[in-house]
Amino acid sequence: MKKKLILLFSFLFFFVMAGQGQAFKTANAKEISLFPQQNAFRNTLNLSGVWKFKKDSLNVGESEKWFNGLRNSRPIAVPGSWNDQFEEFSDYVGKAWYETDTFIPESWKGQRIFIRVGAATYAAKIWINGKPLGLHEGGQMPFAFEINSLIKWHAVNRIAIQVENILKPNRVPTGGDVETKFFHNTPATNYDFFPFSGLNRAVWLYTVPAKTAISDVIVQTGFQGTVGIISVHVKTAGAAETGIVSISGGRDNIRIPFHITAGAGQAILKIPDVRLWSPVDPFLYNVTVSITEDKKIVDQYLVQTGVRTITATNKQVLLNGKPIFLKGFGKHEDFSISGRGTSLPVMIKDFSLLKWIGANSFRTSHYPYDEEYMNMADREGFLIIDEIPAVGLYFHGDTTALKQRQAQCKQDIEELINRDKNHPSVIMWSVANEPFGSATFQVQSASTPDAASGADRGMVCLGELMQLAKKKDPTRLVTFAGVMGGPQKWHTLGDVVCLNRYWGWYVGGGNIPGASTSISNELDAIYKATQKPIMLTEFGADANIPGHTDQPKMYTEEYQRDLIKAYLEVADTKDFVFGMHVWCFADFKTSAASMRPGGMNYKGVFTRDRKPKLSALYLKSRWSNEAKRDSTVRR
Ligand code: GCB
Repeated sequence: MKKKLILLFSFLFFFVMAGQGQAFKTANAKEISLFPQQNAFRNTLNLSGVWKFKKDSLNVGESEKWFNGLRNSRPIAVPGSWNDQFEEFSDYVGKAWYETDTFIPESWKGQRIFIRVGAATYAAKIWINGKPLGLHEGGQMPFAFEINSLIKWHAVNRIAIQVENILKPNRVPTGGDVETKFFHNTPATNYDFFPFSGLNRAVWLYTVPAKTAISDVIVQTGFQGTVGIISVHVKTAGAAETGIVSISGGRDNIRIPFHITAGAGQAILKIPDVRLWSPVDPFLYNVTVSITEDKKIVDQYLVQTGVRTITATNKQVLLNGKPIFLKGFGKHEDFSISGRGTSLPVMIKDFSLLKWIGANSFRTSHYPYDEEYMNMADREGFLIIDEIPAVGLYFHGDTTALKQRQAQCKQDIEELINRDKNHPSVIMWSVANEPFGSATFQVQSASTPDAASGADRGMVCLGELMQLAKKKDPTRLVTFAGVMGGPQKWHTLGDVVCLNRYWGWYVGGGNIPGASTSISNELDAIYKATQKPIMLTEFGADANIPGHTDQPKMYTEEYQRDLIKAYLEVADTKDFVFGMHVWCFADFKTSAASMRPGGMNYKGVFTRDRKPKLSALYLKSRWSNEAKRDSTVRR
């Protein structure tokens, strides 16, 4: 009898546990294809504000059912990283809970209602009214779930989100107990920026029509002579058989009907005397897709986009068929107190400084940025290298962790291209920053395979990621940013070569003429081997010694300026160099480490509070003088 009872309880326990596991849906990358939009057919509600918050360092929140209401919580701002909002949270690694509540407007009845979280670093689980909804892994990408079956009408709805930020080798970006570690820091990241955590971006509720709706719009552009060509692929759910694409904003309004078969349709529109999108004239057309049932419009979605092409020859990158030189920076989403949380004033200030200094581009190092950045770049005319959070990749050691990480990188690519595919500003997908073969930092040990196998495995992994990006989006270039000393053969995989180089800083520190010679020789050698256009996606020096000096030694503003100048002068002599991005735009917070005084990286040409250093003044004068001579760059 006793035995039977034990068996029965074990079964029950198993089913309850299995039931709990199954009750959470895994996020579907397709659900983030269209940003929430308010129009006559769709609704939005931004839940940004002050939420309830509680640390779960003992990991008891789920068993104690915190999803039914947080007791003894404290207020927290959403969006915003948790780290700098409270004194004792700076380095917290573990779980924490967020809660808010909301009514659902009566007028939303009869529509499909979704929740969309802009970013939860690294992973999240959502409960609505105490019931499990869904989970997502990947700290810099949005995710969305339908919530109709869990909501209450005429009552308050409780939304609980558990966020977990544990640093692990199988995660993207990598951290924690990484075998043969390169970084020795706290918190233990395997990358050089602070692991700001929490709900870093806005949370939205939104609706789409229930019966028949647009589920995706993919806009691809080109031109022949003076005629612009916009191809619009539409995906639908439900019974719509026809639709209309209209284009406005330019000289003429153009409307083209299209048919929908098996949930898909396509319209190709021609725009006479097209106004091409570029940094000099970031002109956006309004592309409105409407779908109809019984001759009535039942759903609509607006995409604002520019008409432009981006291609590469064996020496140059061409925007609209003309060579373009990328001037700008690697950046971070980083500011004091808000951390990596979206701060619109900081974003506006950054774009204003990018214009002030004469830049025309930036890389979203080392993770995708808030979607408002992409909208701003479209409007303001900046070219973006859009990067997934694959920083700190290595290819030696535990193959299970490597496989899990590779799957996460693929998910990140799927999600990123779904999210950002319609932005004219995005010209290139970067599938990794500074992956390293085991030889790179002499990190071989008895438990790790030899250098060659690290480089070979990397070739396969990076190759898969680039192929996936190319297959999903053949209209843009693909690349990755390569580390000093990294395997050269990896650079044969992309459309262009991107290099991060620190001659004169980490190697040959203090010796600027030596740095010039080294970078010049290396560029020639890599071009000879790859026959692809090359850009430097990072070069620079820390500058944090107050005051000025007639002795441009390392860490002074003078040294930073002179090193940047030396690199730019070398690039001037190479016709296969298509861009120079200084590392970094502004000083930013890192984990605590011996080379990071006060947990800061000081390679910004602006301070963390956006004051220009000498190098910013130098770049401004150089880039504005160039703009006077070259009509393809921003004036
Ligand atoms: C790099 C990394 C970047 C670091 C930078 C540095 O190569 O890509 O994340 O912050 O070097 O300053 O060391």
